[in-house]
Amino acid sequence: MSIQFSIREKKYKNTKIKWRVAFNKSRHFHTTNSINHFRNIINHYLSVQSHNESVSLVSAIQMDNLLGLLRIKVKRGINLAVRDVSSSDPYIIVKMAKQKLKTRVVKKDINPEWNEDLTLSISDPNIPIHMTVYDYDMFSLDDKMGDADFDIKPFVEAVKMKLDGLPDGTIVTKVPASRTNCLSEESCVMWKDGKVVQDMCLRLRNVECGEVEIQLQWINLPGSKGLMDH
Ligand SMILES: [Ca+2]
Repeated sequence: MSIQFSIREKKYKNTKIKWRVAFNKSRHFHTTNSINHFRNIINHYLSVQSHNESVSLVSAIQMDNLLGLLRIKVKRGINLAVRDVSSSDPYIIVKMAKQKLKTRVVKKDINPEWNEDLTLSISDPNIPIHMTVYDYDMFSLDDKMGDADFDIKPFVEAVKMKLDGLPDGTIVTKVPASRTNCLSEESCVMWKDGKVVQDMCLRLRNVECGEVEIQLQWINLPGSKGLMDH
């Protein structure tokens, strides 16, 4: 209970962050150490969070295997499908295993600029991330505007490398667009501004048109397992 309370407190102190915390009423929460550990992670995260960010943190049990956080910068949609009379009110839901995050709705725009960060807790980089675009409707069920999967393994492999000292803009890995992925063009994992980033342009499936541009970033957390030991 004390953990829930402390997170709500944070939420109201900084209203730009929406904490979506999956609680697991496990024995782990009954020890002072795990409560303090969880608080440290949240405090650290608050110090590195960006504006306009939704975060999904896993439970204490999963945290034992937590490698770090994946920040998905959802930049924009391009030529998305029309689901109202002449436009759509798009938003995106990102899912990975039991975690689920959502962008805001951009009204009447099939080329929306979200520039919003959705941050997932990663314990297994082999699990693909699924994204679905919806048209918000006030009086009926929201319509689908396509979906896409993406794989974070090449990105996570690059984060594991020691890249400090490389010139800014160095390309670490190139992931080609193929029939088995949703990339609409080659995607580059790059060393940029002292960190690893991957820009992706995803072609939406199960829809007549539309692409979504995202960028991946990695956030290490103190006390988490991290990536370096693997
Ligand atoms: Ca609508």
